[in-house]
Amino acid sequence: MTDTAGSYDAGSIQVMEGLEAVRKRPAMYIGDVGLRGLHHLVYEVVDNAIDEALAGFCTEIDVTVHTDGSVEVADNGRGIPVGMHAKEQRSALEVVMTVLHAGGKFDKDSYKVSGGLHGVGVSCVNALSTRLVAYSRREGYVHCQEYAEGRAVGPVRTARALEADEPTGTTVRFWPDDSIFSVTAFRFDRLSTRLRELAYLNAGLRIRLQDALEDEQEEYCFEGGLRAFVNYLDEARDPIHEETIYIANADKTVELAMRYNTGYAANVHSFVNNIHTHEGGTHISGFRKALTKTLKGYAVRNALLKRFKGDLSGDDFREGLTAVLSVKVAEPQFEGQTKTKLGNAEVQGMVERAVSERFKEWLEDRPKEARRILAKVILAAQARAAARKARELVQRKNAFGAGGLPGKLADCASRVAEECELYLVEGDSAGGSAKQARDRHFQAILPLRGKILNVERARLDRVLSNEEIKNIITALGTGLASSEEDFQLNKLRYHKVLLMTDADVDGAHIRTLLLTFFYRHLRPLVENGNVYIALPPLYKARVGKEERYCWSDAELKDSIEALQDGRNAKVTIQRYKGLGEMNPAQLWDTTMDPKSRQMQQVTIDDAMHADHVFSTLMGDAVEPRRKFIERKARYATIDV
Ligand code: 0RA
Repeated sequence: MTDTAGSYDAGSIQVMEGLEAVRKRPAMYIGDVGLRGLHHLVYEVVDNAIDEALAGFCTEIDVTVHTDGSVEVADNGRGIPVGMHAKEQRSALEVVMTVLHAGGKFDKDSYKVSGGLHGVGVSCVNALSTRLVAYSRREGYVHCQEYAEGRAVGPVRTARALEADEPTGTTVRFWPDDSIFSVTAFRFDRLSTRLRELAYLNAGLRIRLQDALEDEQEEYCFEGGLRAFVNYLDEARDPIHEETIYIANADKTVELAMRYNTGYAANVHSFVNNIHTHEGGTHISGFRKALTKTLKGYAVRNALLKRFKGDLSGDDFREGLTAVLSVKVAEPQFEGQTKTKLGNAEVQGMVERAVSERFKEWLEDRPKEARRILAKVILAAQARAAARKARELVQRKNAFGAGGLPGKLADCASRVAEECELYLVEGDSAGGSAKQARDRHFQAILPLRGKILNVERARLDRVLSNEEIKNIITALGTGLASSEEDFQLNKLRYHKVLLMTDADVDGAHIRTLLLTFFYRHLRPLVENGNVYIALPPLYKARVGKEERYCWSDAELKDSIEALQDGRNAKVTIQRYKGLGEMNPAQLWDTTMDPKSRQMQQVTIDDAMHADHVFSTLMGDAVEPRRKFIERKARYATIDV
């Protein structure tokens, strides 16, 4: 960087301080340096392009994962300005790319509301990349500049003139720094989930994803926007009214799509500036108020509650409701444990007004649909009364303390919840091995027999009368989060809950069932990071007495090479399909010993994804299931 020091002195000292800080404490800026943080880099760059789209200048975004591990994001917006930045005395392009938080600062007229979860700007991506190249196509030329670890390695150059019909835009290609990230391989599934979501949230925007490494490509563009999003989420559920409701205020800063289905779960998702607000917040409060108030008002005006005795709670209005609420807020305040809860007080009223007014009209115009929705709400209220009775039974059991714990639970000795772990194990036989293998001081085992209840199709009262589920809840000690008043996180008896299932199709199914159950009924545990997936190895490779466990095909390949070590020794490979194929000592070494085991912390996105997979696989509708299996068939590895 010394060769450019002359022309980059004054500003670059400041810049270096900012970028050095990012490299020193990357987690502070992008959350973490694992898989999540790595993918965050892509979203940060894409967010800038989305801002261009929101400002009305960009219609297409192309994301490419190259074979060399770099990622390229190209848009057809206006291109980043390249003229001299008066204050910084450098090209605007360089300022955007190298100054922390410089993003769209000198573009005050634009309607900038987007920004990554941490709103850090593309300069952070730059700082965390060994190399980055930015191209700006505007004013008749392709301008470009290269950077290393966030610092310009040369001036902005003019690469060539634009072709006659070549569109303007920006392309950013970056190479994530493997000395900072613990993993640098992007996952197609992760990228596609988020990019598809962004395409739903921004109606009409075309987003393409190409992965040269995994040889995959997809394209998303939804003219129907949020409405299409709700229909996608509910593709395997049966609606109780034909039309998905769509509501927006005049400037589209509040948008809502929703539909009731015959199921029992509430699937309400909310976004602020395209960021998924898992913990809800003021916008969700406004929506709930509007929903309850408007439906109650309609029921009273039309005398629909005359024969109903009990009382209606907020939950009753959301049973079987799938909704996506998307708001744009100029200066969002994010709160909560995962900073995904909107705090801005003014947003509640804004959403409440927008939704109440238009939902009221929708109901008045459609008496048939309105009556169907209210009949469902009343049914939900009646079922809730039955659920309370079932719940009280479970609670009473809890009150007996250790005496009330399930018979099948092999509890641990420690009562210090922070160090305690609960393994939920598929099948009695694997449960038996796990009981022998465990460190009984801090590890408890609860074997689960067969498939747990399909919570998609069951109301809370039935969920609570299921034996396996009762055992899980009783062992955990917290109560259910999905019922109104009795969940207590501080009663959690084990701070790690590990789902341990076979590495086969049935195991994946049971894991999906369990994840869905946690997502629906014990979500705070997922949000709090208490839930993990235990990862048993897929293979054991052995030469003579030397053996290695492998968790992927790539690892197996490496192990075979290492074991052979140039010799032509015969390698025996064992493919593990079930936990039962391991003896207790092996199970301990590979899957339960904190020093050597592998496990994956479940994120709320994983759980949400499982929930969609689950409803698609388990719902009544055949067609979405067929489509889903077709879509996913190419990901399935051959089971040898
Ligand atoms: C600053 C000002 C303008 C556009 C942009 C930045 C911009 C940034 C990115 C990042 C990725 N794609 C982007 N596209 C645009 C306004 C330009 C003008 O006024 O012409």
